[in-house]
Amino acid sequence: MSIKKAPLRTTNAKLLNDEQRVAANPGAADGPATTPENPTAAHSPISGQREPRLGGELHQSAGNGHPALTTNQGLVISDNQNSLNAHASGPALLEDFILREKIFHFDHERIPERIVHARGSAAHGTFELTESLARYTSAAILTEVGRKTPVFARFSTVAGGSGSIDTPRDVRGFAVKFYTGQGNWDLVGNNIPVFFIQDAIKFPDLIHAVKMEPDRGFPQAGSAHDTFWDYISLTPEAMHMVMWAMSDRTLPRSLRMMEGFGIHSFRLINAEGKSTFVKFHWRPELGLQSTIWDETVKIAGADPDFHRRDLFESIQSGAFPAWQLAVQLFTEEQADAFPFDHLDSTKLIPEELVPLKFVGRMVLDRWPDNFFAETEQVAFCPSHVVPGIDFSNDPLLQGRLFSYLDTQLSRLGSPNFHQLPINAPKCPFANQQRDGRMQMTQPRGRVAYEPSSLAKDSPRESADAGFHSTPVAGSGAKGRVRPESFADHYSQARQFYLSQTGYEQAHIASALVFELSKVETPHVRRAMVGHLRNIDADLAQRVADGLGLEQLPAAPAPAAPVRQSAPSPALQIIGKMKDTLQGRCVGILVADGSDGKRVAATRAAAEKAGARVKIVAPKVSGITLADGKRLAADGQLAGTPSVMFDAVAIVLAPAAAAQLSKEAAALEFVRDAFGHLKAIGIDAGGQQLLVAAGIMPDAGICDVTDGKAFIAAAKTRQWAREASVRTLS
Ligand code: HDE
Repeated sequence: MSIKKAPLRTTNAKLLNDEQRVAANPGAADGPATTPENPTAAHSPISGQREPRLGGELHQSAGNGHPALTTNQGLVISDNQNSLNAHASGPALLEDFILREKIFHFDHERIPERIVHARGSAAHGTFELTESLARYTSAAILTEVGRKTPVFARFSTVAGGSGSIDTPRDVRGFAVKFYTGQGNWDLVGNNIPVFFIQDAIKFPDLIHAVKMEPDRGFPQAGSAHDTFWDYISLTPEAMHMVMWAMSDRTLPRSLRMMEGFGIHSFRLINAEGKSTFVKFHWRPELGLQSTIWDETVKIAGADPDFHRRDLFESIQSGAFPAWQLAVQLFTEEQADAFPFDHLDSTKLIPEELVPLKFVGRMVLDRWPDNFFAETEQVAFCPSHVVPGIDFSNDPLLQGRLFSYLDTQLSRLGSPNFHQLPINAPKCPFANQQRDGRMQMTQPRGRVAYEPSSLAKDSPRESADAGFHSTPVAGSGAKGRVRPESFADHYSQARQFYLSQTGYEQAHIASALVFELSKVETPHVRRAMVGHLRNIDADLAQRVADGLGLEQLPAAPAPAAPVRQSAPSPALQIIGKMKDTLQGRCVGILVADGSDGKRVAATRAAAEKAGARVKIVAPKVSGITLADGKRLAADGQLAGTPSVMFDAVAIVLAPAAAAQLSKEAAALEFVRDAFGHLKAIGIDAGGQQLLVAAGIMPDAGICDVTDGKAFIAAAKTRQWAREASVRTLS
């Protein structure tokens, strides 16, 4: 295509008469005008009242509901397409303050991304308490049953940058800001109930180790590299978390299907000042679900925004994700009897020891209006608590209480970050803090201090209603000392591994083999296998075999004896998965000549079971069904692989099946669905495609005309198939 040089502009367009306007820009005369009969024309992206310009560029004018475009000083702009030049083909002028304001703002549009958890998606919603905890706390949010409190929840990966994929193997952040009537409460947790380290002083090293290596700038968002495993192999306390990180917990199917954990013990303080320890849990109403590794890797290519899009689409369609809030409550005396220290963030409290008490429900029902203003600028701080909630002495939590406030200054650039609408409490707040960058308020009067006697309405302390730190007694010598009770690094790692189903154990072993295979330094690989021997001999052997180690490396001496604990089924994913199509997505592959009734019946059955259904066709314009009717497609086959779906149906006429049997995308569609343990519903044409793909029938391959059987199979993964499709460690 050749680019024509624009004719020289010799006169201001406003001076052109109507005839000249049309001559200068022939398309202008027939653009859709807004009329009472066609009220939306002006809202079309290419319409509006176009004024011609000699360069042929498109201009849209204010009017018909469109306000005037102005500078940040309110000056109405006449031309947003051309900068001010000395003459038509001349240099730009420094005088062009409109250009300079626009580019100046653009140049500074990005703020520093979060050093961790940079990639995230968030939504607004409400929290409703269903059971009062008044016996344990004075916090209104946990005592006023039925009150709906606005919340903003952000989910994130940890290691990658803000533009990285949604689906690396990584821990997920699960942060909730409750805008309570007593101030903001931020519950800043993860989707895994334990953490890698016991003391905040280790956090910068952990993060430097997992982030891209500083000399080469890769890998992005992944832990499968030398520096991460080098650090981990020298950090025995990380072993419990490593088991979780290598499980499918780090491959969530959807942000809507993740559990959330506050991790640390906090304290609830009741009206009498009595303290009870608490751990917070979120449980997804859609059930816990993960993908499997090969599927995750392919999702990353097919849709790098897989989780963000899934959350967006489910909220936009009215299928609002919901979680139950649960607590584990325990006293100091109970804690003293636990065989581990609950102040150590590498430990969890098994549900068999302290059962969950369900107390409330969070529903996310509104996508942010603006990603930057809300999702990017939201500032969570674990130090944001309300009266009735207090901190424990967990050293990791104590470090976090400092870090989050500190980081907001470099990220948001001002101590006034709390004034941003997404961060501001929704209850009244007032104090004598003043000034600072980007001060948005204009406090009145001469009093900017407290105590004062010169102002009648200046804010003062509230001895009773205000926040009180619990008077926790403590004694001992100051020092950089870790408690002896933190020394057991392997017992809960062992309990976690032994609590898993056989399929999950195989996934953990295979994940370790995959990650350590990417480690180039042999002694790091060996050191890790040594640690695994302290967790479970069979696991160590499986990983050693997978890595091709001829000899098992020596196990490091544990700092404390490894305990044998009863398995805890609550630690599984498969055991907690719901057999359901609620919140899931079914894809139906069709082509010209497909049986419309069969497609409609399959769609209806899947939708009745709660699934969203998407039609996949060779071309996005859709297909002509056997009866000659048209069927619209939601996706083109080559761009909509089966990894986008939880189950698939293949409804094809024989001729189309023969043609698709020669298409790599169609063969991969069914091979991947099969390999990822999904149900496949088929008619005769679908069967033809399966044969071409070399797929043998099994319990998850159903005749699509038997809607019930297909829907039942579609509600779960076909775990029994796994041994036939891949060799796991
Ligand atoms: Fe964070 N973490 N973290 N973290 N963290 C941040 O704060 C930090 C830890 C978590 O969606 C930062 O605003 C330290 C545990 C989430 O905006 C920073 C330590 C848990 C988010 C920070 C930890 C978390 C963050 C970076 C060791 C689970 C994202 C940007 C003591 C309970 C929140 C920011 C969002 C973000 C520090 C460990 C969860 C630098 C020092 C344990 C969900 O302040």
